[in-house]
Amino acid sequence: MTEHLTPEQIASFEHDGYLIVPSAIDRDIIERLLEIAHSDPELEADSKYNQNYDDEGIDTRLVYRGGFSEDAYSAVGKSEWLVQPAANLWNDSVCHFYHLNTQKNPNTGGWQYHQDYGYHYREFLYPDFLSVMVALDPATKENGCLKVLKGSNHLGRLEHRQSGSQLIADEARVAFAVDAFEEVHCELAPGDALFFHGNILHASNANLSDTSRWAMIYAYVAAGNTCVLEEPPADLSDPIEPLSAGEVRHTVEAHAASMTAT
Ligand SMILES: O=C(O)CCC(=O)C(=O)O
Repeated sequence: MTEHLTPEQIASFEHDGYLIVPSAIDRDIIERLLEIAHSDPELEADSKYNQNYDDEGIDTRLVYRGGFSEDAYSAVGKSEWLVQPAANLWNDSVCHFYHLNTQKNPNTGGWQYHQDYGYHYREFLYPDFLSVMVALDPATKENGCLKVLKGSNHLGRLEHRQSGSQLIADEARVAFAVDAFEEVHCELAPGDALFFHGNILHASNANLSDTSRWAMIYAYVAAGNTCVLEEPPADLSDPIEPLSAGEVRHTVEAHAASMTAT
């Protein structure tokens, strides 16, 4: 298991704007998390469909959660498996902002090209912001894995505009970027983690296959980043004290037990 990144991995993230860490999370935890997610009534109640397009396009299904709680999803987000590498990448401790459970079932939609700092420019001065996708199901080109424009993190933040329920990067610039940078489909096995920079252009196609592609996405901000709002966002955590594998396992099992008890 990788808890700390090598200098080569850090250099690769800085160069390409993303890094895949294979088997970042123990397999038994991933299996349990998916099992919990599939039968969790609170998750089901919080899940919504987003129309990420101006007009045509299939809706995208997801759950958004600001801040951590005491549940299994948060435990993985606080784990040393994710927090240590994120801290290595910024050479700083990291704060959690929000996480998503993306429920990309067959015939659900994708995302248009955007930068996550395209959104979070409104809160933070620096693009020292990263997201980590943790695959719960296999993510393949066929079921709409995340795709990135490798190296586009060096463009800086582009203008964004609203398109349906998402913010999309300036389409004319994206057209240049698609020509200039290699488009990489980030295929992942369950438990792999994809770390991606706040300024990398990324998107995903609709899932037109017959397999589901569920994932968690955790958003972290470098602790030294400056908030440009009068008050820091309520959901922004203090620098995270990472949980050990044993602590994560304990919380995941407690979550599973609380669901069977009800
Ligand atoms: O899950 C996906 O396909 C894309 C998610 C995404 O682009 C995001 O959370 O910024």
